[in-house]
Amino acid sequence: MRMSAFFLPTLKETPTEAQIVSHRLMLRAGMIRQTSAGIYSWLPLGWRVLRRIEQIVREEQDAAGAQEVLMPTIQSADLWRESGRYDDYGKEMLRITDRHEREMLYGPTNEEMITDIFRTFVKSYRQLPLNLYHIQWKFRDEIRPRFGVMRGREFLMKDAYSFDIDAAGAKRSYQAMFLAYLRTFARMGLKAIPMRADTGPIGGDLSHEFIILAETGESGVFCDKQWLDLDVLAEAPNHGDDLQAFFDRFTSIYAATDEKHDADDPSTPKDLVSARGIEVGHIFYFGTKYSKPMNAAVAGPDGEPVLVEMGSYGIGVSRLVAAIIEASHDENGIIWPDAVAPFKVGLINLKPGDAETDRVCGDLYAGLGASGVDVLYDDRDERPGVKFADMDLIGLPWHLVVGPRGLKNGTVELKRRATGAREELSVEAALAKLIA
Ligand code: P5A
Repeated sequence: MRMSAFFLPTLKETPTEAQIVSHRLMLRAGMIRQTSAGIYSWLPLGWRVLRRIEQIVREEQDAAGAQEVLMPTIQSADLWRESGRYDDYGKEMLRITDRHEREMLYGPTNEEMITDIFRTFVKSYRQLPLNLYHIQWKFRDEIRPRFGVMRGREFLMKDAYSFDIDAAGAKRSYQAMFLAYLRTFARMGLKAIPMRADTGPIGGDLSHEFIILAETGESGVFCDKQWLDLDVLAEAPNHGDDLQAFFDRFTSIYAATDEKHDADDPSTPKDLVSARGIEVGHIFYFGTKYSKPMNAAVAGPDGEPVLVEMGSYGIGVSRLVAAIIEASHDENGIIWPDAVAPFKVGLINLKPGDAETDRVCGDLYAGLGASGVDVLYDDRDERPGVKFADMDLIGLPWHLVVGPRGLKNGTVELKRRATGAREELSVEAALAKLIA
């Protein structure tokens, strides 16, 4: 993409309404635009990141055996009356009346709808286990939407729902999602800490939140240093391997940390590190809380009907965009982890109009593009200082800087955004390094 044609409405001034750094940077980098309180449009740069995150979530859900569906955003109030949650949900639910005076709502979550789909089509225990998920916009009329997309009213969530014939099966489904979550966040360059949590309006008696560390996080956590040092992608088994063995090892590390501890309580283990974090995922096991009132039963091995055991598993996909920025930025702007970066390379032409610089930039842009590397090419007629500042602000992992002075010696400069490390390379070496 050529920056001269890219719709990237960056801001020079720091927006005063934004209280946390991720919100400020998302506005300054032209990623989002608020349209009403807690409701945002996603502009091209933001949309690219959102889709990258969504894709990692999708790949890990698929690998864990969940199947993607797409349910609507608008739901019928009747379904929620069946579960008993229509009245319980209160003012957080956006209630809508259609032209026939039918009561509808903008879904805050989908336990009821998926249970209805399940009971319509699944009749035998032989069709279990089953895990269905979708990635869809949700609406919660939060009293205080704030911090940009971190706590929005409309937000993108991945929600999965598991169905099993018994509690033992449901526990395996829970563990499989638990592991998929650790892998998902690790792939995004995040260290997620699982913590035992309250179940709130979703219900049930087993639940974990996944918290990523960031100084500005809303949740206070204590975590074991061993867990912080663990390389999840290296240690967690691949999907389908022995989950229980990993869980036994994992539990031995995090047993002390999976409860919220009070820093002033003398019984708080001392080997714990106190930190702040952001909840990016939340999983629940709630047994028959929905299957019972909605009568979602299958024929068991003896032909008798059995209520299915369920769990639900959420990831805040749009919140993750902000959470990653909170965890990864410096005073100059965002530092995207490679896996979620909107472009891998920012190619900076220091002197548009200089024939040789234009030619080399054109070759690099075409060569990288032909190899499938996403490049944002700053071909604008701007001062170098402006280009460097914009590139740092939008945080692409690699900056490739091309100007007449370097080209005289046959070199270009490659900068790693995360470390600031720079090296002078030949054009060919730079290409080879970025394509690898
Ligand atoms: C689990 C999936 C549920 O809704 N039902 C289906 C369960 N869980 S949850 O904890 O309430 O939400 C799941 C994740 O969604 C994100 N989230 C939000 N993101 C942005 N703005 C909000 N207002 C918001 N509310 C929830 C969180 O990441 C949460 O973990």
